[in-house]
Amino acid sequence: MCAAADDTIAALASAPGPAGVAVVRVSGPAVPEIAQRLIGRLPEPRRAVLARFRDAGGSTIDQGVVLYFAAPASFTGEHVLELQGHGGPVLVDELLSRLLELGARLAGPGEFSERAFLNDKLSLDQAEAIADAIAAGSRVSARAAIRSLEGAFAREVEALVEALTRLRVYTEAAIDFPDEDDVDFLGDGEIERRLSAITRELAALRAQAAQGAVFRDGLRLVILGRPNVGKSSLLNRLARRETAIVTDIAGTTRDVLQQQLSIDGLPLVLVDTAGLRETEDPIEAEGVRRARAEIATADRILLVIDDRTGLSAADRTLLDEIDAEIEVTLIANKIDLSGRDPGMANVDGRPTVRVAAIDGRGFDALGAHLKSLVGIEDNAEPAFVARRRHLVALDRAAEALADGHERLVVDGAGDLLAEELRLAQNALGEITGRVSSDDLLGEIFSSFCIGK
Ligand SMILES: Nc1nc2c(ncn2[C@@H]2O[C@H](COP(=O)(O)OP(=O)(O)OP(=O)(O)O)[C@@H](O)[C@H]2O)c(=O)[nH]1
Ligand SMILES: [Mg+2]
Repeated sequence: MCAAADDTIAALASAPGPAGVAVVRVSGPAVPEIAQRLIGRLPEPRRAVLARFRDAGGSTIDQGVVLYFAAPASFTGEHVLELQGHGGPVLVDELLSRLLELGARLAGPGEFSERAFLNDKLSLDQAEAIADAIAAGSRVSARAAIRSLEGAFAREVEALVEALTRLRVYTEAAIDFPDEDDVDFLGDGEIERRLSAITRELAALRAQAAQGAVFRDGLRLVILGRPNVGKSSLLNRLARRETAIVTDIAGTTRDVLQQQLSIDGLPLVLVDTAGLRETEDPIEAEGVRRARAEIATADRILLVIDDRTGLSAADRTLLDEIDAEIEVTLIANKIDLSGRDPGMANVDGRPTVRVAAIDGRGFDALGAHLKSLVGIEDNAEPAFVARRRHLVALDRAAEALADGHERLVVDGAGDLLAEELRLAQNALGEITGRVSSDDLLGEIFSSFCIGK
């Protein structure tokens, strides 16, 4: 991570490779001087001007549009120069070399966004939303990322932090003046009421953030089941293409196969696996081992069964193993052969979808079921994107509130409650970056692309 910067960075902000236009971005205190020497003047801020980019000898490297943003009214909060030249890789290289000669250095990944964060232009979750918007794989995910960038998530977090601050102040006052006017501030229920309200709001935000995380990373569904029940057929039908090999030979799939797709904008990662059974074949046995190893990576298991036979003894043993770890949906396949109706059912007390992978019957119900798992009905969209680190922070805040509640009602200890409120505040502060460590910042920004 860089300290609040006294150096000037430069990078290609548009995609590398031949293109109509290439945008090179420069940010830092040396920008006015660099502009003087590169194009002979410092343009008026926020005015597009056409200029020649000149090398040390005064000959033209390229010509293009130049935009100057004066600090602090820029993306990074520093002086920024945007040079829009022709998108030839050789021209871009020459221009960047010239900028280095003039005192800039090449930016590292995410360094522009990091400076924007350090200069209070963006909260940490907003900076992350930029990277998420760029990397988004579906329209719904991209729009959720843009809502985060506009501050939808940060505002909710800030509102909770403010409520916590007010409650802390109130609690501290109750400790300092325990029996003012014969009122028992700690015991009169007001603190507990406000604490409960904040806890409920936090839980609601956690649910929204969990949705946001699914839309960022995709819901990972691992398909398990006995050989030949139609696991690969299920994958192919959902993906609408022949990704996996399907045959009537039990033990066709040996490797773990992964496919990304989306249902009405809900991104999914589907994982097809080898049919689970005891086998002497060393290759198949390795496949079975790998299939089992996927269980731990799943957000949910789709356990495929043949609807004619229902749950086998082996399926039940497997379910017993999985149960503690992860939720399961049963997919009762081959209803064309069993003669049952497609759609949602209940087998052994578990959510079950009856389908025929061979002709697609029941797949509407399966799609609706998957959307309902993340709390998305019809075409609703998540309010913002979130990352796993945000969920962890929200969980830590919830834990602190629960501990604080216990300190209050069990021990009547206002000072211990105040301390837990502080911990909850800190956990929330990590989301927006109000509370952050250099390690955390380094980790976040190094995953960005260069020029962002
Ligand atoms: N009639 C009928 N046959 C199906 C259906 N789904 C799959 N099959 C057939 O069942 C056989 C096995 O299908 P796969 O998709 O390869 O099954 P799998 O579970 O991936 O099998 P392994 O990879 O060997 O574990 C193939 O002949 C499919 O055509 C279905 O809904 N109805
Ligand atoms: Mg298969």
